[in-house]
Amino acid sequence: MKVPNRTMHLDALVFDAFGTLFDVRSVDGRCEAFWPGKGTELSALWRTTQLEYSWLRSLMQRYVDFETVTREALGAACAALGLACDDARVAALLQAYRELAPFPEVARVLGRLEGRRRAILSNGSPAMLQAVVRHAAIGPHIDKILSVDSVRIYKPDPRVYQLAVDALEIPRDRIGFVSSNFWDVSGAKAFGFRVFWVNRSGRPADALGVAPDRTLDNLERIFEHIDGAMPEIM
Ligand code: LAC
Repeated sequence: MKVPNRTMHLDALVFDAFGTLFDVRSVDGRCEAFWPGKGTELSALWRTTQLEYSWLRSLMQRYVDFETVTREALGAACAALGLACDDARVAALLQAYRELAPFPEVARVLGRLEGRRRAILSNGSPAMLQAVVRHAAIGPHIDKILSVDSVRIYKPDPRVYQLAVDALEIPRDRIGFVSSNFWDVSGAKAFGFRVFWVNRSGRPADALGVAPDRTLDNLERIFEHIDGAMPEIM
């Protein structure tokens, strides 16, 4: 027998940015144009290196902002693959990162969440986040853009998740946190948010001792799990 899902009462939805609202793999084409046959591999390694560097710098207590981490990770990923990378390519790819494509349903879902507080909580630097939100034209649907830059440590440090509680003045168990990154899901759940894991590609969960409240195959599915969802506007 199928047990009906209880919906959750949430006063705010807080979204991770890179990989959740914005498709980090939308730079693959630019990478492929620069390094034919190697672009996709480079793009994947760039992203994993970027995340590793954010965690390592947090552990080392050597914060630099995410734009710097992203640039340094690009250099390291090119070096690991033996690809030559000059300043012009680095600049072009960092600009492409500020123009990442949003996933197709993002604007529609954020629009339908009107009436609740909607925020972004991201590793991204304030300038990167402002740029990518502006480029995707979703600014009108976002009430607050929160960057780790104000606490100078990266996710999944609990001080980052606390930023959302403080900025929104909403208790953690009334905040729904939405991320595609399982390590971020784990950090948010350990902190005490209600957590939605957007698992677009059917990946297995990591074994980090916490589980999301709900798993969605795209952002649109969130309306099946929250109280008082606005009707879909066609
Ligand atoms: C972020 C990255 C980590 O937006 O996805 O926080």
